[in-house]
Amino acid sequence: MKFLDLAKVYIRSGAGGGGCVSFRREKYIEYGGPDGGDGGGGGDVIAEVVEGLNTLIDFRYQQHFFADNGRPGMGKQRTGADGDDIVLRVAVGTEILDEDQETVIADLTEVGQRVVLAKGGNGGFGNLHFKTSTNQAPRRANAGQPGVERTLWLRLKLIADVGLLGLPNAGKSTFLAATSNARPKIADYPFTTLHPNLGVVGVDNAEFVIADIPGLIEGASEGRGLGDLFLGHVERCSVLLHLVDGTSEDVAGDWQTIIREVENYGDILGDKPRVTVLNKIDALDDEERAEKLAELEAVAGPVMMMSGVAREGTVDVLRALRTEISEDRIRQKPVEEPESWAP
Ligand SMILES: Nc1nc2c(ncn2[C@@H]2O[C@H](COP(=O)(O)OP(=O)(O)OP(=O)(O)O)[C@@H](O)[C@H]2O)c(=O)[nH]1
Ligand SMILES: [Mg+2]
Repeated sequence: MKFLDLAKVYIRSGAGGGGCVSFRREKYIEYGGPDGGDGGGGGDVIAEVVEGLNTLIDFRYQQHFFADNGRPGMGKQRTGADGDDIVLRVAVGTEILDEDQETVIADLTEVGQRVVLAKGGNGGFGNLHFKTSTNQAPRRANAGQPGVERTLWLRLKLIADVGLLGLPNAGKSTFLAATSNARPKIADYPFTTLHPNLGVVGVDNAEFVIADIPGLIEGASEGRGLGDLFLGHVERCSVLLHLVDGTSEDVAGDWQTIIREVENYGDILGDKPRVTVLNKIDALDDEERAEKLAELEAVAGPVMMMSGVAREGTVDVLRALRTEISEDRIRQKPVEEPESWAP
């Protein structure tokens, strides 16, 4: 399985420039003395969070990031120029991991955040620097420090406001397609969705992001089905939307299966607010609806009802989700000014 949200990069900071050994030599000036300048510093390798990215796809095309070396110092007390830094532009939510893919070096969560991944080497001192009262003509200069070479991993956890949960075939992708701009694959077999999909949904002028992830099954936390690796994608969501297939024989059991897996994953998901929905009600008559609702509410507490296919009740579900998302994560759609009209 291929993850577009994991990328390996090779970085190297610039080496410092060497210091210079030089003496002032001019006509009529005796004992000119040392005048070798210091080397310039090497460039740093920096990661910076920029707006408008939501994948690491750029790192498929460029994996090597080398900063410039510092220039050497020169005679006449001239210091070498510093090497230019190089900046990796990453999306909000990118984690930077060490080569072992485990140690987190930085967790970048805000636009504008910058971290130095490899510091450039210092420039060496020129011989001017070593002048003392007892040694007025030093022939000594330092070499610049070498740059730092590292292999790092970038990992992007998609930041969605809402994470979809449910057994395979619960109708998660259908709901995402019905409410958002996303066009995920939908089919009547389990594990149609193999990769997380993101969609932007709009309700009452507010916009937020929903993540559709592969279905969970019993034992997912032990690796059954597609495992629970994908739950990492919804770790940062504000709220979970749990869909239960209303056409199932055992809605309460289905609900419990998912809740068990979520709890096995850990508190980070177990403690999140949840909206529970009985889905596919277009396929149920009034009596069945009441029956399934009662069965589910007996274990899950308050439950909403909807049909992703018939788009029945979906707006109410979006509104319920919205109330669980903090205002600063909600994007307000700009209100369109009606064009002024003149005869
Ligand atoms: N009657 C009815 N069928 C639905 C509804 N929503 C989804 N389905 C059907 O249920 C099947 C599975 O839908 P998906 O949206 O692919 O389900 P999923 O939860 O994304 O499934 P996985 O990706 O496999 O985990 C498809 O055949 C859909 O047409 C609904 O509201 N009503
Ligand atoms: Mg799906």
